[in-house]
Amino acid sequence: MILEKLIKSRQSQKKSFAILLDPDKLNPKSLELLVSKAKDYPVDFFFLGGSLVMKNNIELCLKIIKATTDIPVILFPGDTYQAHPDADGILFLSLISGRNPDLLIGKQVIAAPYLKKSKLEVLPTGYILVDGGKTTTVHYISQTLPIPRDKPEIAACTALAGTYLGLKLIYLDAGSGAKNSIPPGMVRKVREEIDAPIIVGGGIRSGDEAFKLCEAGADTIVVGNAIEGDYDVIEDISLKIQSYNKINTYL
Ligand code: 1GP
Repeated sequence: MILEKLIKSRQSQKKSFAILLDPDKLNPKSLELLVSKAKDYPVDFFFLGGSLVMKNNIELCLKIIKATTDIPVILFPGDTYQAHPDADGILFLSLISGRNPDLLIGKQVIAAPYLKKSKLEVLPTGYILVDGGKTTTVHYISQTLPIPRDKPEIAACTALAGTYLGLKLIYLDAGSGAKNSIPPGMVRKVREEIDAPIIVGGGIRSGDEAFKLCEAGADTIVVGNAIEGDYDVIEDISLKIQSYNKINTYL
């Protein structure tokens, strides 16, 4: 069970690494290459999805990933059409930093009966969008205002409210391709307020950045864009997270 694993890892301070795969940006060859690179390093999850997906190839991506590795695939859907039963789990996202009712509960109502029939593990996730220094696709598509990056207390109160509502994971996202990743100070503030595992992504480009976010309290580091441009980033980030775990994890 993915949620159980994330909660146990949180308790033992073991950080995990997720690679975000954007179905639009990958062709079968590049996906195979990326996935086989990921097998050489400690990569805990693949996240698959995007705020706007133009090519209908989630199924093909899943087929290629599943044929190459048993790293669990978690759907990170921008919309209900991205749900697919061949994945291992799905982030059941509620955009709690926004005030768009469709993304707080509307899409979820439509997806719920489909998810019940599938064997997907449903991961209730409070999704918090933070200003990453530029307008990203998710900002535009969601038509919501990101939390200003110098307002960690807003992020902390939003995360706390999310967990009071019963959400099990909190995802702090600066948006794919963000200029600036989430400030460690904001992660720290959220960490002080909640016990739930914290996923952090958007604009992370190096192992050092990932390490600082882990120190601040992030539990899962998500990287997409930086890896698409340079597969060596997988090694840099996974080894840094591993080095954090070697020093800090209670086993
Ligand atoms: C975006 O958190 C993810 O939702 C990853 O962002 O592509 O910028 O790494 P990047």
